[in-house]
Amino acid sequence: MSAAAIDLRSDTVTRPDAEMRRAMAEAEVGDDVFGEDPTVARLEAEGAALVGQEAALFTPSGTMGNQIALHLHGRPGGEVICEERSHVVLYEMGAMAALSGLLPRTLPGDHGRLDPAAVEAAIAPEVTYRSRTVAIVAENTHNMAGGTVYRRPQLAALIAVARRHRLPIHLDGARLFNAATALAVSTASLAEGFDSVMISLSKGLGAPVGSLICGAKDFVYEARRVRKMLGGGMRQVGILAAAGLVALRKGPAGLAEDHANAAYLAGELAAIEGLEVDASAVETNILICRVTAGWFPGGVPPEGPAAAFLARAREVGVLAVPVSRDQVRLVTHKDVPRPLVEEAVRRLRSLAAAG
Ligand code: TLP
Repeated sequence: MSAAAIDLRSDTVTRPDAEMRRAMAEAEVGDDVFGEDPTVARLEAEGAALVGQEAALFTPSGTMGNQIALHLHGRPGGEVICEERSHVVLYEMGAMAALSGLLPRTLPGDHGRLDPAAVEAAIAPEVTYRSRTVAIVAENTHNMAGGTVYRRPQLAALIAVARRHRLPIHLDGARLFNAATALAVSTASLAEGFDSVMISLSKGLGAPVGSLICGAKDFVYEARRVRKMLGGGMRQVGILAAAGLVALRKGPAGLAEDHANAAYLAGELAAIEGLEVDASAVETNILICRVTAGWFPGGVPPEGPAAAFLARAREVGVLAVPVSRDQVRLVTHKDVPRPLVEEAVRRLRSLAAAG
């Protein structure tokens, strides 16, 4: 790699800033398995309030938060209705099946958004010879659809379906603050009516580690037991919760800039020969870009368009990730300010020009 790398692989690469590190160094701590860490308690209370739920539990990862919720909502052999490219389906290592005996029942979404009527149609009829539907999952923003956002009416319709069929509905809100920022509404308004809500502190908000699984008091009590079962009981973890508190309080303010940077990047990439981006679908900080044969005047290399593009981008110091054979994902975040986004565009343009 020649130049200093501009890392657009994910907003998970964000590093804790000086204020966070100071807060971590000074954190008041206790043994959280005994429920005695005051900083964790503060983080959980503030997180729960932000999503309008009674309580929250600090988890080491968003994956663990999602899986604790599914474990509690489901029963082995049950089906979980989820969008086909959702994180719980593609990127959680089959955990709902491996850990909880659950079967994902996937539906295609419109830019990742589940159609409430299609969800209702997919709910299993109550007969003695078919697996039961046990839960519904919505992801907001939707990662693999390119950071797309659900509007409140569609969420309300999904929740109404869940209620009608007495099914728990879980929100994977790893990037719920991005959704709220894009719509200029509160996170609580987007979480309203969900039985459980996972929010991540370690993505665009900038904390080094951690997520919160939020819900009613009884649900969170049980969630604490499942977290322990999964090996996620942590001791003087106020050190991390302190960073999480700074992320919750300060992080959301920076997201609008990340979104503006993604929109800018989408427009610039769309203008490069051989790259296709649906700039109008870029609502937050994620963009999915298709690499076409046009980008390879000498022919598409055998490793495929995405892998070949990424290898060449890495050589000029631009990092992104593959999401399919011909698609790559770029994510903007606080550690790549606008001048660096512009530099990334210059580097990619120079590659395209070199052919
Ligand atoms: N997403 C990561 C990767 O796992 C793909 C990323 O780089 O975007 N829900 C959603 C919607 C997510 O995007 C992620 C992380 C998670 C859950 C899981 O969070 P962690 O990584 O904390 O387990």
